[in-house]
Amino acid sequence: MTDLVQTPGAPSPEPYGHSRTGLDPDSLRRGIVDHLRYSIGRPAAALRPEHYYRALALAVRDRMQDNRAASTQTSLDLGRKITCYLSAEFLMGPQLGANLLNLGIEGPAREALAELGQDIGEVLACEPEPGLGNGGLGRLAACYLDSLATLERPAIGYGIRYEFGIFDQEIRDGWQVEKTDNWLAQGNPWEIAKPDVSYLVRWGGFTEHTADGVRWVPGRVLKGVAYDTPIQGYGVRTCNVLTLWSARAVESFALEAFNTGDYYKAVEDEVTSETVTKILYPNDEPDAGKRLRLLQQYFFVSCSLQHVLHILDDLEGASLRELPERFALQLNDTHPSIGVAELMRLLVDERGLGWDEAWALTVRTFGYTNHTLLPEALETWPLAMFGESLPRHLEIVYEINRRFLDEVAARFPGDAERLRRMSLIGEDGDRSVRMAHLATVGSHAVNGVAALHSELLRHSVLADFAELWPERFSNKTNGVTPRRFVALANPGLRGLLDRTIGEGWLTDLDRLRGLEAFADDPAFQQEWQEVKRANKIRLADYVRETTGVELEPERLFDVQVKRIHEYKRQHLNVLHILTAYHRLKTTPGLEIPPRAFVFGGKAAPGYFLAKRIIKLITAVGDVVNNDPEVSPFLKVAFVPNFSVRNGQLIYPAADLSEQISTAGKEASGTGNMKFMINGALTIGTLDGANVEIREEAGPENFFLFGLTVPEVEELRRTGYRPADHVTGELAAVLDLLTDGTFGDPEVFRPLVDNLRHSDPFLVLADYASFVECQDRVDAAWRDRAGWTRMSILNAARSGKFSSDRAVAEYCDDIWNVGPVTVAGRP
Ligand code: 26W
Repeated sequence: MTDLVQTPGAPSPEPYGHSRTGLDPDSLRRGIVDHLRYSIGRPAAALRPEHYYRALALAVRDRMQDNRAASTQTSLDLGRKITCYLSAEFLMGPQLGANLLNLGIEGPAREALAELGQDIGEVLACEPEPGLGNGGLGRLAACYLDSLATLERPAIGYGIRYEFGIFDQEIRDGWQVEKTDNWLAQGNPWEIAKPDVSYLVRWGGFTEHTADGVRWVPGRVLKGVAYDTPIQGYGVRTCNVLTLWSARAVESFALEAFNTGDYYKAVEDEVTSETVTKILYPNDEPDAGKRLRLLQQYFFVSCSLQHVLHILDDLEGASLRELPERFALQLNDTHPSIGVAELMRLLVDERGLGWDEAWALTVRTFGYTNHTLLPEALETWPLAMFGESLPRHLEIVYEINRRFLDEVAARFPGDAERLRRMSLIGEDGDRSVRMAHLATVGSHAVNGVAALHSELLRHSVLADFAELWPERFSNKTNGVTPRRFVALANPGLRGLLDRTIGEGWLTDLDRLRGLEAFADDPAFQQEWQEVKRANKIRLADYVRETTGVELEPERLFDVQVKRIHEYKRQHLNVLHILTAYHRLKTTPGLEIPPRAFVFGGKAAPGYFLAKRIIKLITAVGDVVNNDPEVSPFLKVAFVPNFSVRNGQLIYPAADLSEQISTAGKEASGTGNMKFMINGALTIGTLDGANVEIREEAGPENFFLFGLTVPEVEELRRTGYRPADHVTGELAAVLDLLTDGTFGDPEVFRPLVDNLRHSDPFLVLADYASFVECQDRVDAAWRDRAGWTRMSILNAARSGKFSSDRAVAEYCDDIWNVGPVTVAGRP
């Protein structure tokens, strides 16, 4: 907690009225004017909305910093345990709106800006979105930070301050084009640079084993500098922190090289060092396995662990041996799992603890969350690269493995096969370090992110470990923050809820159950439909602006937004659209309920088929949208650059949420939850959290289709021949993709061949069930009162999917962290 020390004698800011801390419109206005003058420094005549944005952001940060100082002081005084969430990704989204909401000053800010002649909507739109994540995993981390603060749990988010976040996506001639995300171009008013909070990080080199221990002689040394962003809770004083590390050279300029005229050498170290935190790896599942990625992971983890031990050192009367009582360290997937070996190095090599004691502290301190079962996403590092990069850590991994396999051998004598399966070192193919095994062996708690996923984890990827340590395994079904994804994204619904069931739902989402009583109330149904319609019109305006496609709000808005991936089966969604197209083209006078198919999502730049799927969607859209016979019934739009910001426009506008992954592939999903809370009905498979969404909503309020996990396993076991399914409508539809109807047949041949010959995600096997289910959707849509009833019941029964519920479970079952109320005004 870099900002622990209170400046002695500093005048305590009076609660109201002060331009730094006042929450009333007048104080805020004066705070903005002060920052325009003293922080932005532009003549009044030259001020533009983005300058008011930065001034307001700085004024809001002042208020949060005030809470931050009180929060750190309180949890220190009380010596309370701190949760540290280690994640390579934090997809925070735009901060201003969320911070105004959580501080309860949306009204005062609107008024203050109005007095300065500014429109808050215009000012909010000036904020660049910090895209420091790929998708689900990164956004979950952000939701959890919001819930930790709102639940008054002291917490630190630790991550990487990427100079360039996830690429901006442009659609050119129907193809994805990646643009650099220079989010820091105008600076970032939410972060506070902490040059005095910096740590050295070693890399490469070799180890020397001497009488008094091991010496790691690094090949190079980097410096990590902290940048702190305050994380304000909703309706509380608690303000936690997100500490993102940025890489620097130890010596930022080599003067002697410069003096000898070697200018490049003079800056070489700085340039190469900075590259470590230059850019986010845009892969969302397939593991790139690049050395720079390993360095990124080790860099932020080493800085974070050194920082944690530093805080522990500063804690009055606290000893190193209290680490597990003072800190809970959560590994957000395997990306930070090198932390297990790094903590051992710090405790044994630097702090002189014995191995056993150090190991016991390590296991009791770490928890590990797995977010995917996809084999290609489970990180393994080639032994050679790992050893060259982290020679001391490889020795530590070997020692952890030796002791671990001894334990396994003792428990399962003579079971060499089990030892081979469980080893931290993979021997199949070229030898590698299995990071999921290191994370599991080094943690006292391992969890999946939805009931089905946690079950599959116990019976597949980590089955041997679950058999050895059943007590370590639990499920923590994901959740999303209702502050951003309801109150901020859907003000219409927020107002209706406040009027109907009172305000408490925003911090107690189970209160939505109060809506059940209104599910059949015509007046309430009317209001419900008006809120949805207004959100559809708002989205339609955005779609028109960004794609030129006109979406009439009467249409059924059928939405699929998420990263593009074969297992998420956006191409199955397209096969349904093509089926409707084919029926309309071959059945004169056929009428179907008009639909608007809205897609959005980025494809990893190197993911060939995913990029073809985007082209497929845009190509089908071009034909369907411009065909007078079809467009009255079918419209297709691909919203470019899907992000947290435009997600907030999309989730409230959906009637139907597409959650159609192959059963057993989507660990949880979180978009599915955001749609449900905003009254969309789900069409989906029994996969990830869809299972629990259907349980909560009731099977009658969920459009279910497709093979279940056991059926998928059975089909794989008995041998799946996709071609068997290419009959009737499906055959006709697949031909449409290669007969030129949607442009150059060669463009989609790889996709069609993939489906006809291998179809690894059983698209063809689930086609008929999906189309049949979509026909049921059409039928249900015709009964608007029935549909609205189901929509209200889905929202009413979505309380479980609040990130407050999920985080409270982590706090009780894994982190053992209680609330700390920070005194003073909320
Ligand atoms: C090494 C490359 C890489 C990068 C990111 C591998 C794996 C990932 C993440 C684990 C992918 C991810 O975001 N997984 C998603 O996590 C969400 C939050 O738990 C789940 O809801 C999604 O189902 C899961 O796909």
